[in-house]
Amino acid sequence: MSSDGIKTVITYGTFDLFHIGHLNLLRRLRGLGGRLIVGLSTDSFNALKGKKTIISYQDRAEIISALKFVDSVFPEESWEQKREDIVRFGADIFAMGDDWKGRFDDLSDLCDVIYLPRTRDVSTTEIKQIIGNLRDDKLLEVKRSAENLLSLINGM
Ligand code: C2G
Repeated sequence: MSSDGIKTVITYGTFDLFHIGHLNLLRRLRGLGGRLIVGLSTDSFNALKGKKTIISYQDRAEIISALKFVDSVFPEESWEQKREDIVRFGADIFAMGDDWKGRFDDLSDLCDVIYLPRTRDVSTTEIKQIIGNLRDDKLLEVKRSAENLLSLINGM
């Protein structure tokens, strides 16, 4: 606990294509303590994770920093930096969504480790799939129109 008696909460994530699930989580995390610090995965770290982000690190950082319940954002560049970050920021609570349940229990010698239920039925992966399907539908539509046009021209 810092000298001002405010509990510091630390979390990590990519937060690509920011959606209500991300918002709900960050708002609830802020409710656990008076200060929320977010480790935001860089684009190169995501490449390491095998993830391709749509929104750049710089823009994602600006979006997350603009949220009234986020106090600061810093780059997450490796899996190993969490222990150092917790000490550096004096974090009292480390928290993630429960898709990470148990994965960071080893940090519990430094601070409380909490997993919160995810928001159901929304994810960046699903949004990417929907956009991909829309694109495929559009391509199909264009292809069909081109074929129709071609058969019209050939029919002349
Ligand atoms: N989340 C949620 N509800 C959803 C989707 C996501 O509560 N419907 C939470 C996740 O559980 C996570 C946070 O939002 O705690 C960010 O999710 P991602 O951007 O997918 O995070 P990820 O890329 O998995 O990065 O070192 C840990 C990694 O940085 C986590």
